[in-house]
Amino acid sequence: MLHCDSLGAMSTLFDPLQIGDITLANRIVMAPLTRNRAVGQLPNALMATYYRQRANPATGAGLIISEATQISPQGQGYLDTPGIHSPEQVAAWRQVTDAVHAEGGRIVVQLWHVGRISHVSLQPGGAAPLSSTSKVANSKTFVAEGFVPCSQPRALRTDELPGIVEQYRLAARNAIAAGFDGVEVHAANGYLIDQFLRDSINDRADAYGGSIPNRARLLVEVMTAVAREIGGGRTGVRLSPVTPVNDAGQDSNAQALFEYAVQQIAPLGLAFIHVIEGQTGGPRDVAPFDYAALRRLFPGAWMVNNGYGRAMAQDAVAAGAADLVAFGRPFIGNPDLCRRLREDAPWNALNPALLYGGGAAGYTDYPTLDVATA
Ligand code: 8OZ
Repeated sequence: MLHCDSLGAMSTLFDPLQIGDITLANRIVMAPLTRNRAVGQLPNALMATYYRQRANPATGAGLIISEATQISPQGQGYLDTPGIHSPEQVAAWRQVTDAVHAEGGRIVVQLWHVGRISHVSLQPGGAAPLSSTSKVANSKTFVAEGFVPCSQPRALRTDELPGIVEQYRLAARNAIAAGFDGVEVHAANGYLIDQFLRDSINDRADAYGGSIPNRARLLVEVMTAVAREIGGGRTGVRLSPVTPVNDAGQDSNAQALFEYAVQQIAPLGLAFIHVIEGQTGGPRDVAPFDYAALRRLFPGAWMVNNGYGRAMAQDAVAAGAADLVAFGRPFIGNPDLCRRLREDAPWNALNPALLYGGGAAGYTDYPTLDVATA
């Protein structure tokens, strides 16, 4: 079935869309991308330039989702990722949100707690990272010395979980104070909330482990607290039902788990749900999953991600399978990705050696079509 608006015309990637309280000029989303340029956890002028280059919806994203941003000191797992838990961080984010809004763009911040995907050298007092479990993740993270194995985590006590929910609530409040149009809660990719969701990781015996309702409890509490704080219409969430990254493994019944989770958060009036289909940055068919069944449970905007090219993205929106398509790596090399999609112009390749950390090279120096053809 083709997706039509009230005039009977098919929807395209270039049509505007209202998602909750946020008005978007097109359906092309810049996915959250960790770039490790926030020295001392602080956003800076270089980051403002990078986001500004991608913010004008005539050539760039209709919506930018910021790089993953820690909600607390314990939420950090990699060197030089930004935070949104201190007054200095809130003030520093203003230069980014002002730059995006000056271009007519929209930006939400991705709220992140890494859980066990961290290293003691990044944790306050050199303490163990926090998780649903005390099992170590068979994964690596990136610290001052380079790539290192993740540290052994400490399982959060039940009485500590209200404090985690409170960190998300305060970070959402900070997001609005910093000028963001809303937030996306990062519940994907094997980080803290995913460490509770999946029975491949969560080995708890309390009210946050065991059954599907118990494992989804932290997600539902976080989404409820955030939506209550800033409004459901400014709140979204990112899910990745079958990605195995960060030693997430596979849940024994991902379909039932994520259908339950979406049913529980649907009444909050969320602006969008953002789903990574398959393995993050990898094969889309890593494990079977019925994404259409998930989508039918949610009345808000449906955002899809992972390996979409031009034709696939156009087809998804035309067929009504998605309202929004998020592009990650294509937006790194192509600040004017919207224009390139509209004109069917070639895409710049990105330099993988310059993804994480460093300065302007491989960050703010990718040419637009105008520059490339001048
Ligand atoms: C790449 C490198 C470090 C972190 C994610 C936040 O996968 C990330 C991430 C990606 O969601």
